[in-house]
Amino acid sequence: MSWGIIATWRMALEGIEVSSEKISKGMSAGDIVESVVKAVEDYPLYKSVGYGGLPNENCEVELDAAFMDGNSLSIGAVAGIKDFKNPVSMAKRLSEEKYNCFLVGTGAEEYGDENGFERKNMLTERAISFYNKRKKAIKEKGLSPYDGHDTVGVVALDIEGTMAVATSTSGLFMKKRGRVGDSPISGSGFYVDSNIGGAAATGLGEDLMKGCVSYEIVRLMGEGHSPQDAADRTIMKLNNELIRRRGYAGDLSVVCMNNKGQWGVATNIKEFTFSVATSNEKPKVYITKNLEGKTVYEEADEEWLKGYIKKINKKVE
Ligand code: SD4
Repeated sequence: MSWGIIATWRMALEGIEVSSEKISKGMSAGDIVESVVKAVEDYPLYKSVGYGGLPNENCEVELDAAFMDGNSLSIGAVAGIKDFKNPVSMAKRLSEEKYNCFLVGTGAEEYGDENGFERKNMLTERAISFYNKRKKAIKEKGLSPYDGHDTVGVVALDIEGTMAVATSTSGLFMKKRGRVGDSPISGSGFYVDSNIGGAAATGLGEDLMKGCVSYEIVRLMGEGHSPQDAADRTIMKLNNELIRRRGYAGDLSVVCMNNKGQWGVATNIKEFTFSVATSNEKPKVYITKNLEGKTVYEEADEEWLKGYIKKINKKVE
């Protein structure tokens, strides 16, 4: 039976490498998406997810995460939570609840405590250095506090034909306290239906939510569009509408996969990366380019991969 895992950004690669072996031996899509996301949440050098995630304007790390099961359509999500090690695991557990499956702030934290989820101070020294540096730059040069985005979103198809999706993010750097983006919002940051396929998004939540992009991609795949075509159509349409109506479109990037393990990606930014593995292809990182409404991509070469490791390890000056 075929299987597949696709995730936003290079940062999911290690998780996908470990999980490919497990999914090929029968691990469920739900457990796979959780474990890929956890690997990113636990890694201190990824600046926009979990431990080491960049803080809000009050220098607090507030995290959003979600999980969806493509068989039952069950959804679980948390938003604006502080000091929990793996928000994605809380989201997955919440998806088993009939009511109260999306919790925010103190309510989500109480649920975490009551259900034995591990607490952890998620603000690292490195994240504080980025915060201080950005604060200074904003004061001196009036920069936008919000540029840069790197939410992890993972879609998986297991050998039983079940699909699942999960997301996790610290949201926008320097966001307002209490701000929630697309990542924990069903249909925007994620959506999956095992009868069709799944999608996950990264970028400017405020704009991704205007197009309910993940649901729209799954809907188009359900109408017979290939994953690549569904992704391109959704992103280009939203990008063009936002520019026409508002004069500007924020960053919009998506990954998707159908229930045959075929995948697609789309972006309106210069360079979006994603990680993928299927029963036919080893874990790989690709780099996209958007060429006049069509997303094209190529495999990241050794030089790019080495440069990436250097970049994430760079000292914050
Ligand atoms: C959000 N989509 O909260 C997320 C941002 C993102 O790294 O991709 N962040 O709007």
